[in-house]
Amino acid sequence: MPNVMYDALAAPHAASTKTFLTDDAGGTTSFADFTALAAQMAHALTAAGLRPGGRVAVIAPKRVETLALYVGTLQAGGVYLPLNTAYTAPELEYFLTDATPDIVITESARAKDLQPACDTVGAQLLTLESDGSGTLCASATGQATTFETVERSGKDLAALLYTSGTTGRSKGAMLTHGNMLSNAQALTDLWQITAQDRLIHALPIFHTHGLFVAMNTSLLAGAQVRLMERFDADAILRDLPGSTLLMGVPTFYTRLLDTPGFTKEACANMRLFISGSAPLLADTHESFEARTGHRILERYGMTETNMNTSNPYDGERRAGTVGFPLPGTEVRITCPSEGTPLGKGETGMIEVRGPNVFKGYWNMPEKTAEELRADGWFISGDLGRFDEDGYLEISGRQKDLIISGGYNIYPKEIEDVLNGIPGVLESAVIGLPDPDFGEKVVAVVVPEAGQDVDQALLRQEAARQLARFKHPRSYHIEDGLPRNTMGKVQKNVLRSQMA
Ligand code: MLC
Ligand code: AMP
Repeated sequence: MPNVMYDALAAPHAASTKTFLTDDAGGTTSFADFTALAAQMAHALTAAGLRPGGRVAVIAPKRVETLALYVGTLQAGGVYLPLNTAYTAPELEYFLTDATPDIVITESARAKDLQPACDTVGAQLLTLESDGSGTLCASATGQATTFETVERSGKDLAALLYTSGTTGRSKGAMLTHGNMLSNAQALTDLWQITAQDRLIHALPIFHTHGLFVAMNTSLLAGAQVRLMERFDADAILRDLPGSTLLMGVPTFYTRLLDTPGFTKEACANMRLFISGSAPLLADTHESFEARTGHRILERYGMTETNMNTSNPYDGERRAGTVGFPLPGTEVRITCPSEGTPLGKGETGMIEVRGPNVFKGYWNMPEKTAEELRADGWFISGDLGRFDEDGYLEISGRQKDLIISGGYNIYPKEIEDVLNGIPGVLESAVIGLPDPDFGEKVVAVVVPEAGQDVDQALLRQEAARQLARFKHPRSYHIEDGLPRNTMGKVQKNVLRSQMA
C-alpha cells in the first residue's frame, strides 16, 4: 500500500546492509536491520491497539529503538507524537489528555506518574528503558521483520508536535506526510546530502530539528548517522575526522569554539556545518570561519512549518541572515497589525506558505484561524525583512518567547505558575542575553501588599510544575512592573533595567 513517508524514507533501504546508525557504545545498525526493527515496532504497536490515524506519544531515551519506533509508527499509519523527556508529570498530563493517544511509550520510572492520564484517555502504556529493554521491545522481539504498510496519502497526519503558546496553553501542530516529505526533499537537495555523508547527530529527537531536519534527510539520502545521546564537544571532536555533516543550535557552535583542539585540521573531513532553531550571532559566524575555514550555513524554521529558508550551499552564506526561501516555499513580509504585504526592504511580520506548512492546531480551530490564513499563509510571529539581495533577516519576535539553547520557552507559562503561588500579586518573565544559551530566563515577581515572597517557594513550585530548562535562573522581587498607558507590562523596559 502506498505510504508517502515510509515509501520514501525507509522502503528503499529495506535490503541495504550499509551501516545506518552508530551509537555511543559503538553499536552499529544497518539500514536493513533498522527497517526490520521498524516493522517489528509496527507489529508491537498494532498489537497494543494502535489504529490508523491514532497517536503514539513517545517520552523515551535517544536510542535506535526510539527512531525505529518513529518509522514503525509511520508504517503502521499512526501519528508520531514525541515529547521532551525533561517535561514534568503535570506538563505531560496536559499533552496526553489533549492528544488522546492510543499508545504511550515511556521509561518505567515515569509509568506510575503517567498511568492515570493513560487510563483517562484509554491509552495503552508500554515501556522503553535507556538500555533498550522494556515492554515495547519485549513485544517487538519475535514479531515478523516485515509489516504490511498501512496506506497514507500526503494529506494524512504523520506527526503531532506540541509548541507552547503565548496564551500559556500548548498547541499540537498537525504535520502531514506531505509536509514532512516535501521539506526533507527540499533540504536534501539544497544541502546536497547523499549516501556518502555521515552526520553527527547530537540533538534531541523530540523536536523538528533533531527528528525531522536531521533524521528525515538522512533517511531520504541514505546517509549514515552517528547518534550521540547528547551534545558533548569532546565526543564531537573525536568523531569529526570520520564525519561530513553537523546540525546544531548556536550553543553547539559557541561551545565547540570554546573547545581546545577544535581546529581547521580537526574539521578537514567535514563538508557542512548547519545552524538553526535560534539566532546565530554574526560574531560566532566569523569566529567559526576564522578557526575552521568553514562558513556555517544558517537556516530558519519552526515546528508548524518545518524549514522555511536557508542560506545557499553554493554562494554566499551571509552572517546575520537566514538566507532565501526554500524551493516551493513562499515567504512574505506583512504589516503586523493590518496583515497587508509590505514593500521591498521593509520590516514586518514573516509569513510563510507552501507544502511545508502544517494543517492546523489539534482541536483548536480558533487558534488555527488566527495564525493560518484561509489562503495558506502562516503568520509566524517572527519579525524580519529581506535585504537588498533577497536574504531574509530575522530582526525580532512579536510573540513573547524566549529561546534558550534552542528550546522555546513561553513566559506566559512560567508567569501562570508564579502567579498561582500564595503571596504573589503578579510576575513578568523575560529573556536576558546569555553567552552559552543565547538567552536565559529571569523572573520579576511582585508580592501582594504587605506580603513577603519566599524565593525558595518560587523555585520549588517551578521545579514541581515546569521542565528544568524553563526554570528562571534568577528571581527579582520588585514593588511593581513598568506599564504603558494601556496598562500593558513593558518587557523591553524590564529587560533594559535587569540587564
Ligand atoms: C539544558 N539546560 C538548559 C538547556 N539545556 N537550560 C536552559 N536552556 C537549555 N536549552 C539545563 C540543564 O537541565 C542543566 O540544569 C543546566 O541547564 C546545564 O545544562 P548543560 O549540561 O549545560 O546542558 P546540556 O545538557 O549540555 O544541553 C544544552 C544543549 C541542549 C544546548 C546542548 O539544551 C540542546 O541540545 N538543545 C537543543 C534544543 C533543540 O533541539 N531545539 C530545536 C527545537 S526545533 P541543572 O539544574 O542540571 O544545572 C525548532 C525549529 C527549528 O526550534 O528551526 O529548528
Ligand atoms: P519552535 O516553535 O520550537 O519550532 O521554534 C521556532 C522559532 O525558532 C521560530 O519561530 C524562530 O523564532 C526561531 N528560529 C528558528 N530558526 C532560527 C534562526 N535561524 N534564527 C532566528 N530564530 C530562529
